[in-house]
Parts: sequence; C-alpha cells; structure tokens
Amino acid sequence: MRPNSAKRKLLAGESVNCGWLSIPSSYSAEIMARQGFDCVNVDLQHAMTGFETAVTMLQAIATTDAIPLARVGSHDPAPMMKLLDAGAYGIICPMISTAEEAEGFVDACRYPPIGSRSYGPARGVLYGGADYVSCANDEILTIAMIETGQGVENVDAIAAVDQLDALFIGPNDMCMDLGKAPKAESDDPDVVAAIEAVLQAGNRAGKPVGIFCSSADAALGRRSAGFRFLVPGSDANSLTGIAREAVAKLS
Ligand code: 3PY
Ligand code: MG
Repeated sequence: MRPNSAKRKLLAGESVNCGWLSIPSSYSAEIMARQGFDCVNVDLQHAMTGFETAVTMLQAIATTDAIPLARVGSHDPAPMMKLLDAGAYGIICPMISTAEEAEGFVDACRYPPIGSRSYGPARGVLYGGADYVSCANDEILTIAMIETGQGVENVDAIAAVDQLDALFIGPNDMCMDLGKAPKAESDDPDVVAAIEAVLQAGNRAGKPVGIFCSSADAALGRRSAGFRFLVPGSDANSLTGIAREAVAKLS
C-alpha cells in the first residue's frame, strides 16, 4: 500500500503542514496539493463541498505527493467509511468531547477485527494499491478535533483511546463553546488555558496535537509552542487575503 507519509512523519515526532480546502473544486484542490503541503484536507463540515465533488478533489490530490485527508461533518460512521473508500488517507472528526465519541470515530476508520469499517474500498485500492485492505488499519490517520470545554475536561481519556492518532484543536469552536468571540489566535486567558491543556494532554499520551491557524506566521508560532499538525488557514482565506491586498494597492 502507498505509505501514508504524513502519518509516518507524525509517528516519527516530526511536524506536518496541512493545506485546507474550503473551495469545492478539483482545480483549486490540485493547485493547493501542488504547493508542497505534507497533506491536504477536503472539508465537508463547513465548506460547500458534497461527496461527489470531494471525490474529484481527492482524485486531483492523488496526482501529487500530498496525502489526501477529509473532515466529516458529524460523528455518523457512514460518511467516514465512504470517504475512506473514496481514497481519503485520514479522517478529521469534529467535536469529539468524550472518549466514547473518540472510540466510535476510530471504530469506523478501522477494519475488523480492530474496528467495524465496512468492506468496499473502491478508490482506496486505486490510490493505495492492491494490498490496501490488509494495510489500511496501519496507514489511515484518525484525527479527533477537540473544540469544546467538555472535550478539554475529557482530553486525557480521549488521547488514551487506542487507534486515535492525533488531536486537532478547532480554536474558533473552542472560543464559542467557552462563551468567547471566535478567533483562531484568541488571547482570552480561558481559551489560552484550554488550548494549552490539550497540548499537554497530547504530550502526556505521546500523541501529536494540531491546531487550525489563521496564517503561516501564526502556524510558525504554534509550531514553536509544540504543535505538530499545522493548518495555515484555508484556500478561501488565502484567496481573500491576496485579492483584498491587490484591491487595496490599486485603490
Ligand atoms: C474551528 O476553529 O472550530 C475549526 O473547526 C477550524 O476548522
Ligand atoms: Mg470547528
């Protein structure tokens, strides 16, 4: 099976840069995946991307060395399994607040006897290779988003879940859940403490912790602080910033 180079880097203690695809287009997915990210995530939670467009985006990413990931919109196992069948090499699951939720998530991403992922690997085999089914449990990345106060309270139990590969903080939802204004790099003391608690729990469990950032500079700061799965904003954020700057310069 084609190795999951992003997972290998994380297991080796290295940091990983992840591109974030909010624009529902195989063309912009291909552009992003060509820029040297270790992995690229197709967002099906907040982006206006449906499953069939996501498949074309996964196909575009597959023409590059970037590892294709997908964020699902809920804890429903069926879309997780379907995106893995479509060739995603990892699933990012939002709003994981308890160990039970984390267990349900990883169960959907692992074939028996470890989990209960249903058989039907479709594009998984085309992208991964003929031995996909026997190797998928080792190669597929499982990333749980911690983005609620309850998730922070339970973070040690979540991090201890076998087969969960990484924790990933959604700072905007974390702010909202703690009653603060959403901001990727909030300096609110409660938010700062919650984010630090997740980082420390990941370190205790020996699992990498990631965070969504608003820019590459912000991601550099997070990396210095110990985060190892870094998202420097999305394709839509980048396009907005560049277009705004161009218009401002010409105005
Ligand atoms: C958040 O900040 O809540 C996220 O989910 C980032 O994608
Ligand atoms: Mg979120």
